[in-house]
Amino acid sequence: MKYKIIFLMLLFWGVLSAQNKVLIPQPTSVKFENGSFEITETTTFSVEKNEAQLKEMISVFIEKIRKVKGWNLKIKTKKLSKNTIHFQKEKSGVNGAYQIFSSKENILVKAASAEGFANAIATLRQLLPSEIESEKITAAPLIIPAVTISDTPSYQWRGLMLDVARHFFPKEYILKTIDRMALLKLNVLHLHLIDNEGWRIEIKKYPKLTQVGAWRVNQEDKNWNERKTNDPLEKGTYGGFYTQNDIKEMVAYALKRGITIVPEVELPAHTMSAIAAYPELSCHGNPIAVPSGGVWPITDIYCPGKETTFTFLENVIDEIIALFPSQYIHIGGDEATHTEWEKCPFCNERMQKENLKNVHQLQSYFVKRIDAYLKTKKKKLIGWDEILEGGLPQNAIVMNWRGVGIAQKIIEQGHQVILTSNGYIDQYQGAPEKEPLAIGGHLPLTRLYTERFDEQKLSAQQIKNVLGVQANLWAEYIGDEKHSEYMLFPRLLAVAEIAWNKNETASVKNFVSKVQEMLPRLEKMDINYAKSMYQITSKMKNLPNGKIQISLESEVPNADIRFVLNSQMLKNSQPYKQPIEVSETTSFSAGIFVDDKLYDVHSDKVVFHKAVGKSVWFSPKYHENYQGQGDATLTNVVRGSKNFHDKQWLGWQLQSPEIVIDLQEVTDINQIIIGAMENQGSAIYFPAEIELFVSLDGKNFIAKEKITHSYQKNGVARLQHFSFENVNEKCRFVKLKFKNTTNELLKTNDGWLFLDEIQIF
Ligand code: TNX
Repeated sequence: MKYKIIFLMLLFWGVLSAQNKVLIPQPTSVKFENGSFEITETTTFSVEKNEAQLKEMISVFIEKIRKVKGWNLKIKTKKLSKNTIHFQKEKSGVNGAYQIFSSKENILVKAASAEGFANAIATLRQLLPSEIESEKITAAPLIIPAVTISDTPSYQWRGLMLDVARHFFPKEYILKTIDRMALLKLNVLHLHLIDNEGWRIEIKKYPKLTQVGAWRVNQEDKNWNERKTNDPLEKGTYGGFYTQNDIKEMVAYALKRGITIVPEVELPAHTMSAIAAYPELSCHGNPIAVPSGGVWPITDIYCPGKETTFTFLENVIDEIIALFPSQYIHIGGDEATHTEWEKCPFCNERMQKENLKNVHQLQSYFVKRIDAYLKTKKKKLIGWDEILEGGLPQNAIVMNWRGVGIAQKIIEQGHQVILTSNGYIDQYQGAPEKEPLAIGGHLPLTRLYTERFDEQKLSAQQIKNVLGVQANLWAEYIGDEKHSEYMLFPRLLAVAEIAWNKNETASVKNFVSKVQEMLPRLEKMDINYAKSMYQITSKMKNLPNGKIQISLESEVPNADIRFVLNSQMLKNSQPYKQPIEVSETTSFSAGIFVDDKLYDVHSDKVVFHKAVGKSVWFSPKYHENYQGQGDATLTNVVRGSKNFHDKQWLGWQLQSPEIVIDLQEVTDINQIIIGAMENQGSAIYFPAEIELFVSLDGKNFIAKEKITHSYQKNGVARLQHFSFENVNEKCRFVKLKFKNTTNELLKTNDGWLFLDEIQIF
């Protein structure tokens, strides 16, 4: 009897454990059955015919098994039989599609394409225990549940771009990343090999591209946008590049995993590294250094007036084409400022000769010439969405990075598009104060997942011209592998879901739960993934009764959040069940617990003051794009975050507002605190000056003190309080007169002033 129970329990456990394996991306159709197949030392792999590429792909899988079990499993050419994993080539099918039939007896894999087999192997990896991903021998049995899967990708381009130019990442890291992409069925690795700050690929005909262009003066201790211009004679020590052999190895490694590497040959801008090596490539021809950090605007660009520029590029492209079998070549095309072209006699001659009206048409001429060259090599051109300006070459494919609107334009012109905007995983995935310094923006896991690269903003007709989606990991702020992994994971799991399942409407909660289940696997892969989804954020809301409602959230569904008011002592905390309402200044602390382990603590303070809920006048009114909560924004208690889109900020562009607060009765005031933001990368500056006036009647204002702030270059977003202390006034009206830094000092044409609250005590 006892044994019977144990037997039944085991059976039950076996059934349970074999079911509901989490798969990312979700297969089109999956049906788990009872029972399972176990890979043992005697299992064989088999193929119908002796196909070299398929066998190489299977070998990659066999190698994983060898690493965790020490077995050398064989591939035989024979029919499906017992204890085998059999790979059967189909005559036709969608590229990348596959089927798996696994039972107690054997496993049958069917696909019509190499990518299909690679995808099937990715699924087999995920069906196996996470130990399969480790590099260590394991005792865990290699059990694959009995299952029938039929799976077809929605998009043919499921991409990731790695920027290896801003920071260099060694070959080994690229190989690792390829293997990780394969697990998620991502099939395109776009390598951004060239940028101002580094040329990363050996070109035999132009050795200086890597001797000079791959190295820059090491200013890694400074913020990217605060690095000074280098002397062209100073030797660079930070950098690196891939030899042509490295590239061959990467391409072959990727191919065995169903992944195509697409090289980007940036032009005409983002190429100061090449110009540093060969100054004649620019219009002026003067020596320049490889910059160590941000350059803006980018004016040192290739000269399309000189024929030699095209000879150079064609030679470079020849060598690149010989290395990358990809049918696509990316030519960049972004962010060129054409001031040098306007001055350049060669460019002017070219414009005249080719009947080009302006430099935009000259840029288009440049791209079209490169396209014509690529066509002679049977390659298809891809570019960033700027290549739209001045006219696109025929059949060019465009990556939109400046919003969905431009994607629609591209499609209207009959071109295919790869959606990349809203896939900028160089942005923050959690609260900036808890994250490593990033370029800015905010793209947490769940937002990436729900925004779906904006595909849902396209019509059914438009979406037919979407070749796929791609996440871009720009690396200005990412100096090493661990940091790169942190930015990639777990967000790449969302990218994989979107890329595989077009227009899927599965719940984000369900997705996050799947991600949680996948984390042990990422750990086995030694990936330094971000735990940002466990961060607590608090949202504050004004209630009609004047109270503030605090709600606590995390991206993880049903999280165990506990909180405490006016104390830091989390151990005295109570479970958070519903939003908390407060009517006076209150500090709070909240913790998120997973399996009773504290993951994150979030503390903040709600500050009530004398101006809360009072009327405010603005002259001029704030900008329509940044109107926060309207007129009440600056007196609503609720503070803004470093995310300037969080609807708690009022913004003025190139204007110096006057703001008057009516306290409704004569009031004693002592202190005024003004909350402002600076994010120079987004042209937001602290005010240059704030002048305080007070009045009893709202007509006659008396000037009081003035605060001044002098502009300093700064690459990091900051929040700061500007305060008037010991004011000691009795008044009803408070007026603050601001001076916008841009107007007064910088004379740029896009500067912003951002305010979130004016506290009066
Ligand atoms: C814009 S996206 C760029 C890159 C930067 C990136 C930072 C694109 C085509 N150009 O050069 O690295 O923003 O997010």
